[in-house]
Amino acid sequence: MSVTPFYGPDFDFLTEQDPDIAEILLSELHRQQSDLQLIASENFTSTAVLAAMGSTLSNKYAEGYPGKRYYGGCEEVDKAEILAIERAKSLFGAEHANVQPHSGASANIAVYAAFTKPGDTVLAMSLPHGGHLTHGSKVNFSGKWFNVVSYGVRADNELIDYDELRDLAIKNKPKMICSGATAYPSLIDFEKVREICDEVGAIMWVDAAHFIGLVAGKAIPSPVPFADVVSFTTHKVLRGPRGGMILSKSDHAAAIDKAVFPGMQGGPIMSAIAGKAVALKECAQPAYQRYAESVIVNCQELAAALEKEGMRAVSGGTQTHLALIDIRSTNVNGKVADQRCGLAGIVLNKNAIPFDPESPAVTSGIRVGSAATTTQGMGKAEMREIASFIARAIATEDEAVLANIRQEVHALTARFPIYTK
Ligand code: DSN
Repeated sequence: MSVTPFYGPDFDFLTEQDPDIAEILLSELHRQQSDLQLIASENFTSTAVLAAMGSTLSNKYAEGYPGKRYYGGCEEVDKAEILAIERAKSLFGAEHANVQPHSGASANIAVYAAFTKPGDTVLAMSLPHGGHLTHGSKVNFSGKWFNVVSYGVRADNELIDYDELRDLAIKNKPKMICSGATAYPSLIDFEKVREICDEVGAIMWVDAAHFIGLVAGKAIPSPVPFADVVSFTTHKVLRGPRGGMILSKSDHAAAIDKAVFPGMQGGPIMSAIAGKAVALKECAQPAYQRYAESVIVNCQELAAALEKEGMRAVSGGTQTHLALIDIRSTNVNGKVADQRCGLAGIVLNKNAIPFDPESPAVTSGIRVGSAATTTQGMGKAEMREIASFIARAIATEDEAVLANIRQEVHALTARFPIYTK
């Protein structure tokens, strides 16, 4: 069996032209294949998506939108962008789609630009409780340019405190309310958020980056019928190319499009847009729906198995692709756990838990996700095995023991090859 980082013969050509970069690509493929990839925001995209991304569409400048470009020669890329837009609208039942954002942060900048002015008040989930940098962090444009008021989770159940959210909305009268997070394992009550937005006259923005793939696979409820605007990345559970996207009601289409281009970006990355179109077609297949369901089942199994190992799943478990694990019972902090797991070939990230007594650089938790391992074909039995690897890795500082665990990890991952041909 031969494997390449992408699309067949092109790799041999790269090896001849630039052996240094070719070697890095091969080593990275080896790393992705042999270690366990549990970062909740990562996945293995299909070879078809990789082929679209590594294509001649990368050469084309196409500022503007299909039929309204500032450059000639856009006939073919127009077709790709129209397909991506139509597939996004159809998959999500959305009135409007903008497929040009280069990333999730770019998409979010465009959302702010479409609906707010610097200095306006926005309500968003607090970073230490699972929010994102672009939801008002003081080191990010959002926190520097906007008055972002944060809501969080309740101390008793670690679920979003909708009473606090409503009280803060009434008190601060935000222009926009953002729901969505990077480390929240539960579902969000979009109907309730819509009610609060209506009560205070705020735009309802959902940053669905983490869970949009589960929505695409019809495994969890969609925010699209409720929200004015939904932004997301395309490379997490959705399994597409690295990039962003925005869905909205048609009333907001012109404002969104203007905010993305010319507001925030110049030429779109047409190869990525072609990759988004490919991924959206894949997401519409029954096999993807089965995948999305399995992602959740696997994550629930992983969280339950970690609990059996004595660690605590924040909010009592997970309803999504990620689990946040409070590891204080191990007497090891998140930073050290992350390092030990890394030496054992288990790639995950340290993560603050709600009301974390440790600093963000240390943390009391780890975040694990099941998107990539489920793409590999792993199931519940493997999740239990992974939980045992994690527990054993966190429990030891002995590098020889960690190296032995790594061998066991590699024996497991060897049974689930990626990018075969
Ligand atoms: N940094 C991403 C994550 O890992 O959740 C979100 O953008």
